[in-house]
Amino acid sequence: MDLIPAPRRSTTALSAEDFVLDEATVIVAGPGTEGAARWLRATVGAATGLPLAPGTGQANSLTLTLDETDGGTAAPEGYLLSVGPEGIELRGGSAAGVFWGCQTLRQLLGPAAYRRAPVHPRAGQLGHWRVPACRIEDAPRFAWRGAMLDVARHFLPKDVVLRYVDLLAVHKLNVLHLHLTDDQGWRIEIKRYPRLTEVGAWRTRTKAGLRESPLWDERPHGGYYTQDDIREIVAYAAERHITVVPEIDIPGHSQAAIAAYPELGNTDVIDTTTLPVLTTWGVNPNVLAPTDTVLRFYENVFAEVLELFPSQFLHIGGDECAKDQWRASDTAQARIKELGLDGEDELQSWIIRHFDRWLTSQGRRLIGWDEILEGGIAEGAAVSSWRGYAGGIAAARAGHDVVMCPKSHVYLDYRQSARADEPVPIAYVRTLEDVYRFEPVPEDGLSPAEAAHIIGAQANIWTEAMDSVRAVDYMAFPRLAAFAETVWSELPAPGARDYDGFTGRMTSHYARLDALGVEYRPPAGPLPWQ
Ligand code: TNX
Repeated sequence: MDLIPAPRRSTTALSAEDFVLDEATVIVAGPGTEGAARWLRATVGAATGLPLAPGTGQANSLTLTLDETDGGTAAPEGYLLSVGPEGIELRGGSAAGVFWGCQTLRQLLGPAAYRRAPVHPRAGQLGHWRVPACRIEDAPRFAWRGAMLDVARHFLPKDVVLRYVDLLAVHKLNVLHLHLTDDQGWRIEIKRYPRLTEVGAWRTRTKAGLRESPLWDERPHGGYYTQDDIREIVAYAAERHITVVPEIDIPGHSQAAIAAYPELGNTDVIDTTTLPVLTTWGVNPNVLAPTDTVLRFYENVFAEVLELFPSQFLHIGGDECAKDQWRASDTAQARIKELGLDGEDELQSWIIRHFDRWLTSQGRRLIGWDEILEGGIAEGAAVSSWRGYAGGIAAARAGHDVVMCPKSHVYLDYRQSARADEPVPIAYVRTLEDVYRFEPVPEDGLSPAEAAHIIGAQANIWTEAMDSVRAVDYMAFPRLAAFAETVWSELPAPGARDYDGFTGRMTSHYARLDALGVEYRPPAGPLPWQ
């Protein structure tokens, strides 16, 4: 059956006959499964040319049932799929469970089920759309199965994001972390502060620093999402049981905001009125000032962001905040003294704590990169552990929720082989096998209660060197398929990942990605244009 990610248990019934989808097949959608039925009609219906009309009958039907007591599986996102000659039964422990079951069903139908119109000459005819007789019992290992997309370094148009949401759904991933702001761009409309996008969303060609980075591409660049674009992305993702977690990065990685509103920077250290939206990459000295003006400004920004994103979590960044300007700033030093803090790390911590309290007062939760541990972590905060496992382990021990995303394994902006013709000649090598061998819960020394704080993991795509859907496809796939299995599929035993088994199943999965039009990295290596 070659399912990706691998299900918990599956049996193929050799004695039973397969089910064949035809013109008369109906979908019997029980209460709470209407969304999944709609999705099936829109995707499988389009690919097969079959009506898949709503129905009530027993024979020749696809029956969707929501069974919240126990969908035949213990877990809320689990499902049970039985296929026999009379029909298909899909029971989910939640609407999400039913939806993930639909993803499995589409995989069982074969690669042509991923096209947007029928292409086979016999499409729609009896026998063509065959689903093998089987019984699959499945549920995810982790609740947070994420992928981060950096739309700040290079803006990716709304359509690319919506397509990416569909690709996450194919892989049963359920969190899209959107990195919306950085030194090089502000990508979300904020009504109260229009200059954030009027100024902050655009990089113009500058001579400054032109040669500083090998990745600087010299081109003007920009773009942003309107609030309606964001509402559309969030709703589209929600229909696919994917939560969009927005990231507004503070107090570092904020030069685009300072370029738009110079009063946000350390005005007693540098002339912030001349700062452009940054055109080079890396850690940048121009950070937010620890002032009340900045706190109020970002409360107002976050208030609009919370209106748009129902996500429980808001990501406030917190990574790579250079502290030199705070060291040189009388205002920052006075603040440190006034608050009785022990240096600049505690000052950063004070800012993060402020927003942790503020978000909690709004009924939400804060998540930040693992630097938020330095100088003391805010009470209810969760941590994205990116520099390695250590931050995540320390946070889990201290009772904080953790999303593991160590750059050692799941940074998909790192190149995929050591070959000289890899299209992104930067950084370290993270092969498909490296990603597949990623283990979200480190083996050393977490008690079961501590390990339970690791709520999941995330693969991160930073786009300094990617400015198109083709580039993102190449870097994300097939590695995101390997990642999906590390967060969805339980290990048969600790450390027991069967890489050969995975690559064997990938043969079928490449055919699905081909039908979807995903330009993944071919197993044999990059194509000449890549
Ligand atoms: C570090 S990961 C960063 C990003 C870069 C990335 C490049 C993190 C929280 N910060 O700003 O884009 O490395 O791999």
